[in-house]
Amino acid sequence: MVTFAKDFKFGVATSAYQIEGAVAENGRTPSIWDTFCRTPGNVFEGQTGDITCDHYHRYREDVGILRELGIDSYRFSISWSRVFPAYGVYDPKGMEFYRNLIRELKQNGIEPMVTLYHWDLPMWAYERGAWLNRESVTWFKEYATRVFEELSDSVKLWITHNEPFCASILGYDLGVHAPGHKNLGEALIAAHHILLSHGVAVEAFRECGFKDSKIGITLNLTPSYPASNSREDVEAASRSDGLSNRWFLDPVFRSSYPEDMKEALGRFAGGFDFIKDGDLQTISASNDFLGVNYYTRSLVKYVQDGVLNYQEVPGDSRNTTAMGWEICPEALYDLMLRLRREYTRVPIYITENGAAFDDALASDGHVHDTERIDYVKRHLRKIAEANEQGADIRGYYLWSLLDNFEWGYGYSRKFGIVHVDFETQERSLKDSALWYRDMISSRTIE
Ligand code: IFM
Repeated sequence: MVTFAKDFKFGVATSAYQIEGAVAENGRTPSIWDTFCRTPGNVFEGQTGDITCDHYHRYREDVGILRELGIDSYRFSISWSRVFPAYGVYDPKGMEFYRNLIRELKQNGIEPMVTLYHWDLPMWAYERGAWLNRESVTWFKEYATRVFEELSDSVKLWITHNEPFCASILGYDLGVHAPGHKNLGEALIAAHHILLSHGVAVEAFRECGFKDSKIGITLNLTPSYPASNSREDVEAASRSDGLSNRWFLDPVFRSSYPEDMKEALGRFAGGFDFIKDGDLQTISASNDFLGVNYYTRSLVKYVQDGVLNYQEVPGDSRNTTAMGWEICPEALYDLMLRLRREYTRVPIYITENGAAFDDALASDGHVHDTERIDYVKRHLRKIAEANEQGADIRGYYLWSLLDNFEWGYGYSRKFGIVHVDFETQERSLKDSALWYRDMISSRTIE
């Protein structure tokens, strides 16, 4: 049996564009995701986040669900273009929604954890060059500072960025996320400015002098394992680790980019002249905690072609989620111990972990998602084991509360512990939600 401490936070996570809808209400202007969705071929069946879970209008009902489940903390993100609908223009109407949501959470004893950037860059920022323009760092600072000032009385846990790897590599190199560019050089510039904006926002936060508030960044970390023991595969795994993990961890915790990767990526990065003196000191501004999103590991082999000469190979195909991601809780355990050994002693929150499965409503009207229960249980066990080894993991946020808009996959992938009927907007608790509720109440796993 595994037991979690009383103050371990059990949460659920969502993000603005994936659940809010109401994309044109109360002055919100489009983000890069509104635009990306409208280009045929970008998103499954041309779907969009225009309505999605309609959480903007149904947040009270959704907070009611959180209360019913006994959730300690709710992680959500703010839509930048709701609160800054135009360049340099703050709109209190946009902020009103977040004030109401937070009030509702607090009245129900649920602690908010706020993410400032979960990929929905305003179009006004895109039109000015987006993350490729170094000025984006200043725009982000202005946005972050305003949100801190407006909400700091009730929000004590802050995350600057969610998954800079996805915002840069998926959005600017692979082109599968907004803004859909395909240029590795651009991706490296975007990643740098995103990281720099994190550091600048942390500095701005410190200047505000909040007494009991904490700030950190959330990285999606995917441990890379070699497909064989051959030297080629081992080195290939190290390059995959270099791009997915070290390219983000090293600047944040070591004030440098990994040298081997700089050498491998140099020809795409024009001599890295976008890295200015002092940037790395700013990026490594001290964090109060690290947020880790963990879903799977990658298994990697050497290949002759490709930019970094590696390729992912399928892991155990009988053991995957509907995303095709291998289920590997052991890699989460290894990752936690590695972070402690190689990077940092700050507390860790698992800010996302969860799974998409092909859920269907059974004839009794319920979703019996035993695979999801098993997935969460196995990962929580590994978290408890890592904590026994001193990992100091303070909380776990299950992704996600609701079935929602899963980016390029539209509504075809379901991560929620609550089923949403997108025709009627009716919510129903899946078996995993009931299991999570009971586990939170006992704080034990058999
Ligand atoms: O839905 C996403 C989320 O927005 C960021 N992390 C991964 C989740 C599942 O793909």
